[in-house]
Amino acid sequence: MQEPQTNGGARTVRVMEDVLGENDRLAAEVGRVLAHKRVFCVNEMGGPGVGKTSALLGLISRLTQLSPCVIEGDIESDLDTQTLRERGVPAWQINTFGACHLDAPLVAEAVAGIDFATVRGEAGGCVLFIENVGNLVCPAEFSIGEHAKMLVCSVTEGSDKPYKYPLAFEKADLILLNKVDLEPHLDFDEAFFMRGLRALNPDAPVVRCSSKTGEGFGEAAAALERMASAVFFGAGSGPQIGE
Ligand SMILES: Nc1nc2c(ncn2[C@@H]2O[C@H](COP(=O)(O)OP(=O)(O)O)[C@@H](O)[C@H]2O)c(=O)[nH]1
Ligand SMILES: [Mg+2]
Repeated sequence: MQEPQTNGGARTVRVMEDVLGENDRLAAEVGRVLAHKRVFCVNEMGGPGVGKTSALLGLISRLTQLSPCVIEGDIESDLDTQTLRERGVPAWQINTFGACHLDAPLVAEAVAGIDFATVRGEAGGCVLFIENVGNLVCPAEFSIGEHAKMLVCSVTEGSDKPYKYPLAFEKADLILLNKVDLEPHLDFDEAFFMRGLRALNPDAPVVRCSSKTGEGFGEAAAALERMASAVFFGAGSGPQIGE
């Protein structure tokens, strides 16, 4: 039997560290540029079909201070971008053609093509939602320039997901528990879900939502606008949102 190639393994680790390091450096730069333009950037993560696009529509209609726009990340198609544009939301598409997550170079290129002054008008700040590729694993590993990570999960996924996919839950700044309108028909164990989640992430707000009833999106939109204020005022200078 062949011996394992330990040198080759060590090289692979170094390459991954370099790739992630370069990604994080560019992501931090994208985040700085966006904040300077008074654009609060939200990396929306979650498995396929949990309701990421529906949640964006629910949140956007409840924003009171920030003008919204969206970058959609999908392996293929621009269906969600079309849906958002039909609802009057400025939206742009990134297709990864195979990759299971967005990364900072892809987002940096897309952001460079957007004139945020036209999104927010003459005054005020705006929020750029980036709907990541539907996947509960890889998007959590790659920063893309966001100021906040928003994780959408749903009662239809089952209550064991924080235990099986810890990184996304650990890194989230805001967690939406979606499709609660379906709870009476399911065996979702919310206490078990919350125990697993809180062991990983004691502080992030968790908001019960339903895109069918509208529950929760006002509270979540307000939480995002507070986070945006902290980003815009973080350095103790800069104009007020909505000024
Ligand atoms: N019952 C119910 N269905 C939902 C809810 N949110 C989304 N859906 C449905 O779930 C499916 C996937 O939603 P979508 O927003 O496209 O999910 P995405 O793939 O994560 O962007 C669609 O059929 C939606 O109508 C919800 O809160 N309750
Ligand atoms: Mg979607």
